[in-house]
Amino acid sequence: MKVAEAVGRTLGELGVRRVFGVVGSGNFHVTNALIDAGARFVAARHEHGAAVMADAYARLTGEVTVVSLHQGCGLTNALTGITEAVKSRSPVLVVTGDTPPTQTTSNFWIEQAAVVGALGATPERVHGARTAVADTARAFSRALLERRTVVLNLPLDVQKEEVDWRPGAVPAVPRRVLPGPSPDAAASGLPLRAGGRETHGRPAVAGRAVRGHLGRGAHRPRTLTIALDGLLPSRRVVVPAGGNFNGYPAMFFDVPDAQGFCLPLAFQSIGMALAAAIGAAVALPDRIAVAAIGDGGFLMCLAELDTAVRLSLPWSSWSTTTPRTAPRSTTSRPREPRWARWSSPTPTSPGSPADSAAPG
Ligand SMILES: Cc1ncc(C[n+]2csc(CCOP(=O)(O)OP(=O)(O)O)c2C)c(N)n1
Ligand SMILES: [Mg+2]
Repeated sequence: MKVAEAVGRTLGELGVRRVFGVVGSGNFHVTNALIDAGARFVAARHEHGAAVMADAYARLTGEVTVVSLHQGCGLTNALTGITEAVKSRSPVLVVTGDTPPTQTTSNFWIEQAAVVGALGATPERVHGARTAVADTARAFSRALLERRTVVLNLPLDVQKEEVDWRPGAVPAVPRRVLPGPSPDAAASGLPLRAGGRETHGRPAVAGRAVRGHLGRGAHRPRTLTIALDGLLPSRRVVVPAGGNFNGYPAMFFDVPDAQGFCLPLAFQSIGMALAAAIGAAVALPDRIAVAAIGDGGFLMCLAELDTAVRLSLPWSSWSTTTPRTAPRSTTSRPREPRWARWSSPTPTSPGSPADSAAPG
């Protein structure tokens, strides 16, 4: 078989269960091989979203989670999400096509190892047919055992080489590292409060219900957050976005356990929470994922709204609008955000997110 297929098969053999990505010619064959090997693929709308989804999924499961990217522009689109994963020490394995150094006139050419190395990611490479399995296993092991975000470059010319692949040639897999608080932290930490109603992963309320419940004060972030806390199912994973409002979900949403809070803010980028909530919902399908996002961050990652709807995930999002159209003057008094929208798409049965059947 071709090296591209052998890499996908090897990752499947090593235990990769989830792949997030956007498929193009440079990562098509490796992605299909991963799917054939039993991994489930989530087609994101933008590579940034794919990387952020994989990061959240990796944090909540402890599994090495693959992001599959086209070479050059596919990779650069994902850099902010990759940097977030790097800074969070998430075991994310980015598998990407790579333009060979003999083709520097290609539109897709960039020096990928240098780019991702500058972010703190660990560049790895499949060097040739002879070393393809070992190179892939090394990249996987480093992501898992060193808890690093690794970028495995697959040069296009190497992908086409022939290799005699057998499952038995894949080295033994180390045990996966499960996330969770250290025993010390668990012994000394504050108890986590569990509130709200159990409704088995479905969004419990709609906009009118929230407003009716609240009456006066419904536009106040604190009041609304506290009310939502009581209305949403307690089996939840809360994902606050970056932005000035983000203390409210952190302060006023209870979470049932350590897996109930996913904070994609190591890089302090806005525009992460929607995709992170999708990754969280895929990782923990028995919970509702609650994305708390400002209007700016929400619009920045809006494309992934389609992914959430397409996957029929149990999720909810709530968003603030800041009543200004121009940058705020440093001398003027900040105005309080107004709550503009509470939305939840039609819920479907939790526990079986329907993935896209094939990479697009
Ligand atoms: C990618 C990125 N661009 C710009 C910023 C700087 N920044 C911090 S908060 C913010 C506004 C966020 O607006 P919104 O999501 O509506 O939240 P709000 O601050 O209004 O609560 C910006 C642009 C950032 N953190 N990340
Ligand atoms: Mg805002």
